Amino acid sequence: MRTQVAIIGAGPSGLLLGQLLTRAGIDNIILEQRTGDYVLSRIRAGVLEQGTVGMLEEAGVADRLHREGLVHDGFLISFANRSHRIDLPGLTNGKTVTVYGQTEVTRDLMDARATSNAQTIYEAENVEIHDFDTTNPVIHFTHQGVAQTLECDFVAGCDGYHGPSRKSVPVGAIKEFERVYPFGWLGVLADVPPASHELVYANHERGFALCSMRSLTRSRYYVQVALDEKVEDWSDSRFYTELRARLPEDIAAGVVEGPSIEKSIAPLRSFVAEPLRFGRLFLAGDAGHIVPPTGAKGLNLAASDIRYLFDALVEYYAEKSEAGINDYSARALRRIWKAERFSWWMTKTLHHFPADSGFDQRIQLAELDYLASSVAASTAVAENYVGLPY
Ligand code: RFL
Ligand code: PHB
Repeated sequence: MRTQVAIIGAGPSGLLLGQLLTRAGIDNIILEQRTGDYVLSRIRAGVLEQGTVGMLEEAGVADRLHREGLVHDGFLISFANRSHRIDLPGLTNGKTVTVYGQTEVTRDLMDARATSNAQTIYEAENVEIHDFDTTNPVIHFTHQGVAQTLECDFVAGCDGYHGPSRKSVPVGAIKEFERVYPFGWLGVLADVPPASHELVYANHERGFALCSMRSLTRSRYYVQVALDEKVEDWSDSRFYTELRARLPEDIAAGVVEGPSIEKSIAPLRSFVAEPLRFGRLFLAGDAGHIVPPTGAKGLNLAASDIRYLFDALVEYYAEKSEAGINDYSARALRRIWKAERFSWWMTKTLHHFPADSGFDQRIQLAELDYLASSVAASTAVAENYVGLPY
């Protein structure tokens, strides 16, 4: 088999790159280790920046997003039993975010790929990437028990944090930066109307809580939990009781209980690999960096990586210029580090850190009190939340 761009991973970054390349007439094949249904069963992100929406439009997959997505022009930060609203358009010259689940983005991209001739090989096992330091990279994998070889011009490593792309790079050629947080998020998805029509990020002495949604009839809630907590120990009723305890009274009163249709615990981590390009292998999305979900940046960063990578590949094929390719890593990392900073700041400002002293806790409250009283501080939050320019 041969293709121009081999894409490892059919998550949002791999599918978005594939769709843009196909529309630009650049041949690509996606190798995904799971089934399509498994990929769709992962409940993850919910908030899209305007730039991400723009890319989905460019990829021709935004019709349902515009019909069903919810445009949000603000969110609440609550602390000390009060709430501060961040007015997104008012503070950012009219920008907003769109609430539309990652599952739906993935489904739209998969449907579009199915109607094009582009090939996706699901359940590709033992993917190994070789010779990416030459102009003819080769990928070995097994499909339905048969060993296969895929030759290509470029490899896009869109295979998430645990995928083989980053691990193919010699240890000395890559530098990794990491922060692991001493807690995780217990998330519940339920078919009940959201407690508030806007997202609520709550700082509370019992720990952080987030009220989010997927639609006007489906809520997504999270509470901060210790890393040794087990999902089995959290009945729905225990979850809702804990959620309400961490919210201001007026918002807690709006929480409607209903059976969870998904419940899971995700650890929080910050991670960046440098660089993101090794010869003809590129890392994009979670393969190259992870943010804690507090800033709603993971999926959006995956989209901005794809913006830079797609432009670089088009430039290569259209003009035989390697300028974009050579610049990919540095360009992407500049935006990534700013999103890392914002996600780290939101995490440290809103969570309860078990090792914090009384002094640290008072500083956290002072930071939130300042945010609530300062247009400049609120503007900085709004500007980052809607997404920094590409
Ligand atoms: P993905 O989605 O992990 O997809 C990678 C794909 O690669 C496949 N793969 C392999 N394929 C072939 N061979 C192998 N050996 C392979 N190993 C792995 C995997 O099966 C998978 O299909 O990475 P991608 O595409 O870079 O997308 C990144 C996003 O999924 C992620 O950043 C976001 O979900 C993060 N995130 C959020 N981001 C936002 O922008 N806004 C949010 O509101 C938001 N909320 C969240 C989140 C992530 C969360 N969790 C669970 C980590 C909330 C949560 C709780
Ligand atoms: C979500 O809806 O899953 C969500 C929303 C905002 C975040 C993180 C997750 O910051």
